[in-house]
Amino acid sequence: MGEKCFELLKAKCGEEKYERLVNLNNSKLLDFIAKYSELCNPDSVYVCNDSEEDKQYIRDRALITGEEKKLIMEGQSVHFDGYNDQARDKANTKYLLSKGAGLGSGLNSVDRESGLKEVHSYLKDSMVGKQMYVLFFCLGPTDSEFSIPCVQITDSSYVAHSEYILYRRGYEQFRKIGGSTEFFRYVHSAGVLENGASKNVDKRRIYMDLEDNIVFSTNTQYAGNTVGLKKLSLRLAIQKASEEGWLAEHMLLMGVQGSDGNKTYFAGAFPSACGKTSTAMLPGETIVGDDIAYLRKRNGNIYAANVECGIFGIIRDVNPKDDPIIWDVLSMPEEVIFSNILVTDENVPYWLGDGREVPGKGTNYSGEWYKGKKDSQGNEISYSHKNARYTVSLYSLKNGDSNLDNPEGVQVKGIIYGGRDSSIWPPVQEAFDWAHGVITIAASLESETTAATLGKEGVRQFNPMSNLDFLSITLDKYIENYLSFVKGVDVPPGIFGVNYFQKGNDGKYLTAMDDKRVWVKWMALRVNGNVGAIETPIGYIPKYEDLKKLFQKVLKKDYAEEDYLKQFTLRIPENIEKIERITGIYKTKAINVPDIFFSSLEEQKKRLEVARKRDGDYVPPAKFLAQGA
Ligand code: SPV
Ligand code: MN
Repeated sequence: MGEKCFELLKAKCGEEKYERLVNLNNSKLLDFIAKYSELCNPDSVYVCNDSEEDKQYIRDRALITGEEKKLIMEGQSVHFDGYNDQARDKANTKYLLSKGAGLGSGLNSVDRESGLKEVHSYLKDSMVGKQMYVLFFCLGPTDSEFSIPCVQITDSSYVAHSEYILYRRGYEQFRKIGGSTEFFRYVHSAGVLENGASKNVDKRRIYMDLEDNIVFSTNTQYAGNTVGLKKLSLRLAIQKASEEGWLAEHMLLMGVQGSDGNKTYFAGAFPSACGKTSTAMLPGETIVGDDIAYLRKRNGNIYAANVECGIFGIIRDVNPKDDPIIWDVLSMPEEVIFSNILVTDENVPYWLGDGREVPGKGTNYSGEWYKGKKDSQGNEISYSHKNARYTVSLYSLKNGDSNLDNPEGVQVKGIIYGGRDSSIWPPVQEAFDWAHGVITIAASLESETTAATLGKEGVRQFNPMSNLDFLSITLDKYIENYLSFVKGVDVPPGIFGVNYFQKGNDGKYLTAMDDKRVWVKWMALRVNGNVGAIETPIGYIPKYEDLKKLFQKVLKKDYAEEDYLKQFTLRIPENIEKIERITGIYKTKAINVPDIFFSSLEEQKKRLEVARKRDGDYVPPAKFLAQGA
């Protein structure tokens, strides 16, 4: 890179901020910033370090540029993404792959050279008239084996502000790694703004360069497409984890409190908008994280850490009854960025399912809003978007777990997988062992689509480990990594399937929102060997009398046997169809999975067929063998 390029960067940074870069003694880093500063051509460059002053600077900038507006409550602001920029754009999220990269046809990809050319053309001069921010953060706790230092370039103060809330600061971490080349890089430009939102969404691109650990994101603001350390880095981390023998997962982390004062940590994978955040935040339990976790093996145990230290959560249905913990945070003068909700003329935020009367007018992601407003297609515009969100720090929550920043992570004893499944799984089930769980629960996960991604809702889709959208390695390799992950682990974590969306014949949900408080307690009792279970062809399920006790203890509810029967009757035809569907998918997409994969599914199908012959299509738990105390 020519001297001129550095001179230019120095001029745009000013002496002091340029020094901040030079002081990191990292030529790969400096080259990267100089290169994209020259290409994007901002008026000036602001290099942040870990200081509070810089965080305040970014907050202020978000208000000055109009990307955020202050709300009535101190510390709160609102940001609107463009009308057609309200969710992750899967179609335009692609891997840049060189010819012969060998990642199979499963990944959405574009030829590296032409993809780079395209995205560079959108970045060229994209920051003229704007300031470029250079930000340093760390994925995972700092000074830990989980830590991955990251540098973000963006012209969006909203993106920068979100990252300050969601991640641990990493300037000092970069100082510690010296000249190391092991870090992730992100280049984002919101492009031309109209009313504070990206205008040219037809040129929205999210391109991941796996060879160089860089992600490019253009002409979008929605955080799932832009915040480098969130889903963009999960994709890079999956590849890195695969090379290094750990797992990067779309998972919550939580501590389940036992009556003996002990705490049992669980990880949990759910597709977007399927109850992951509300599980992580259950009253009475403690939250470590709600979205992304790294899992590592150490001394015969599995440890996990939250990659983040904040929440970018779905706000729909957050109300004092169903989500009291987050409701409290949103009702206090805490730092919160609301996105895509409705704001009244008095600067009060409203959203779907908040339990309050809907105002007749206000401002939302469509601009000025009034009841009955229609978009250009003639569709009525909802006052708040279904995928509207809040961004808050985990330190604001009163049930934050004490180990959130523990560099060792937390020891995981169980992993929960759950999808939006109206017809197949019971509310909770436990696998016989690790391999059985990985294959028949985790890798077989299906879920009906939601508003968290663009496209039609309610379509059942295969989503192994809830991580399909983020896989940057082949599915076979991913499954193989999972199966071998517990080699050398003394007691592998228990694997559980949960289903919060099970429906009865009348189409009504069979479980209530807060029943999940009982399921987590049962799972904790199971992994600690403190409760028995019933062995069925799909795994273990709870006994009625154990759940009855737990419902009483946790929810002060009388749990009717009739409800238990509806919820836990084994639905054999649906389970068999699912196995056939999943087998079909893997036979076309991931034929090279280890042998045990297909045999395990086949054995489960046989067990189901034997039960069907004996007891019919729908078999109540009493027909199976109970075991344990
Ligand atoms: C998800 O959609 O899974 C989220 C929000 O957690 S996003 O940042 O869009 O990924
Ligand atoms: Mn997520």
